[in-house]
Amino acid sequence: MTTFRVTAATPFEYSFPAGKTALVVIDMQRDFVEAGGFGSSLGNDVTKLHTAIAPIAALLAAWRGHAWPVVHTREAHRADLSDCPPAKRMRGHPTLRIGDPGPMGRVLIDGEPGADIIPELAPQPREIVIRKPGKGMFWSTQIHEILHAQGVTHLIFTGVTTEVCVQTSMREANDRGYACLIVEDGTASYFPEFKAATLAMIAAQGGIVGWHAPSAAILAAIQRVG
Ligand code: TIU
Repeated sequence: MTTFRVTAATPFEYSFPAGKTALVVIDMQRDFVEAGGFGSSLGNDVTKLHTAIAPIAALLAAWRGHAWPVVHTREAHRADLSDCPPAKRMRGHPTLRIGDPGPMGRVLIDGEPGADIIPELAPQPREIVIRKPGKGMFWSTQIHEILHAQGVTHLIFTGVTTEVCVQTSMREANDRGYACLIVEDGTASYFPEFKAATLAMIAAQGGIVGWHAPSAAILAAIQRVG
């Protein structure tokens, strides 16, 4: 089996097997990326997330070109909120709470326009799409069983936000035995300092949670082998 070597990864080289490495795109939904959704209801500047879109699109094109596994996640709740604990819904002082009607429909509710993935990164038919009620992609989902059935051993993470849903998902994955890398320019936060801290803490202590690398280094690793 072909193995790709990302030599410019931190804290040291990351290698990943062709076809057994899933590209994971976390929560690139209108509710986080566009004005009027959950992200802006929390008081955030959503434009800070837009830098991640082009690098994710480039990685998606590479994965699609080889028909390698792709996972998209969406943070969204059932319309009756039965999977949204009050401790989550009542947290803080947002202008709109989960389930409230907003400009893109009910906030973070499955089936509403705001819960959709942005059109630039829309999933293709054979790709895995996971709805998750939590911040992590393993909590209350079947993603581990799905990845296991496909023989996936390595996960390359992109999406938003770096320190919330991406980091939580990556930590869950690391504990389940996946070798994980987060793409530096394919992830973004409303708080750039939190993104920087997250990348640093993931790779600290010899890669305690995993690796990070720029998208160009991953694409170059694939191109070197052909
Ligand atoms: N608020 C924030 O930074 N993130 C979330 O609530 N969800 C995700 O990160 N997807």
